[in-house]
Amino acid sequence: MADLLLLIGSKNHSSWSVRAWLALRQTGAVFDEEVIPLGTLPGQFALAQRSPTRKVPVLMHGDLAIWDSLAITEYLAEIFPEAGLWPRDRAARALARSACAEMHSGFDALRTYMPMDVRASKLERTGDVGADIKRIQTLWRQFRERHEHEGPYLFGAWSAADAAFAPVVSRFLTYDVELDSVCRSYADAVLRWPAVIEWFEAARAEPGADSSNE
Ligand SMILES: N[C@@H](CCC(=O)N[C@@H](CS)C(=O)NCC(=O)O)C(=O)O
Repeated sequence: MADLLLLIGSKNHSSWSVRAWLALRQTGAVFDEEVIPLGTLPGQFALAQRSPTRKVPVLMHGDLAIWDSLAITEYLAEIFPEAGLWPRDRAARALARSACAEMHSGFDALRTYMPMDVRASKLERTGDVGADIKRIQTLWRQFRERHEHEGPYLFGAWSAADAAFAPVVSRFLTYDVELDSVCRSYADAVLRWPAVIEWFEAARAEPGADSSNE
């Protein structure tokens, strides 16, 4: 059994879980994962026993339980400094943290009306999500234009900001959101990232994955 255990929700739906999972994958550390079946009685019971907030993700490191995807990311960045979860450059690091914090506390409409559903495609958008979609594309363009010669991700090399926006890339695919060329090529880079491919494949293979458009 590994020293690190990540409690997560369904890979198809749990957008907060995927952020922490991608950050943990990026460290290269060996870890165990356990899927809690959210929305079921056993899942509620497990959450009550094991999560201080009754939410996932929770990272267990020995006796220490760290909850909330952002806190987990910061903890991993501290214990695995060589993993480069945050950009090396201080200004870029501040912007990456700002973008993650904005993702964490904002984009309510996107979260409400465009829930992550990896397996589904061509879902109809409901609700007023236009401003959120526009703001996200503005952010992506701002970072990509500044770092376009350093690599395909928001800050050139992969960072925790890309983990924060990976579920958004998934939503844009599911809800068929039109993207400009800069954002399209960023989204494609995220979709080619091996850890994202691994998560998506697992989401498609989860129990209940027999309907193509649920
Ligand atoms: N801000 C938290 C949000 C965590 C959260 O809302 N998780 C959802 C799943 S994505 C959850 O556990 N919901 C409990 C439930 O559905 O019973 C974080 O970043 O970790």
